[in-house]
Amino acid sequence: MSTCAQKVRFTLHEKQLDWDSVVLNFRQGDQFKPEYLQINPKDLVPMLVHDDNIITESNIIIEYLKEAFPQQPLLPEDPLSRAKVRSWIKNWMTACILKWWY
Ligand SMILES: N[C@@H](CCC(=O)N[C@@H](CS)C(=O)NCC(=O)O)C(=O)O
Repeated sequence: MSTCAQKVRFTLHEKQLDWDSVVLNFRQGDQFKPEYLQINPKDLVPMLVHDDNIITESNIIIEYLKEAFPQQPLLPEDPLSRAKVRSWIKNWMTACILKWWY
C-alpha cells in the first residue's frame, strides 16, 4: 500500500474519525480511470473528500485533519515526547521506502 496513503490512514485512525476507504488497484490502473480522474486529475493517491471538498497531497491532508479536527491531537504536549513521535514517523517512512525501493 502507498506510504502516502498509509500516513493519512494512520491519522484518521489516531483521530478516531469516521471515514470510508476506497482502495485503488494500481496494477489494474484504477488511478487512470475516468471516474477517478474526474475527481482527481492528478491520478495519485491519497485523496480526501470531506464535506464535498477534495484535498490531495498527504501532508496537506494531514495538516487539514489536524486543524479541522483539533480533538484527539496527534502529538503529545511535552517537547521530548513530540520529538520521539516525530522520530518514530521518520524512521517508519525511511524503513518503508528502503523496503519497497531496494
Ligand atoms: N506528494 C504526494 C505523492 C503522491 C503519490 O506519489 N502517490 C503515489 C503512491 S505513493 C501514487 O498515487 N502513485 C500512482 C501510480 O503509481 O500510478 C503525496 O504525498 O500525496
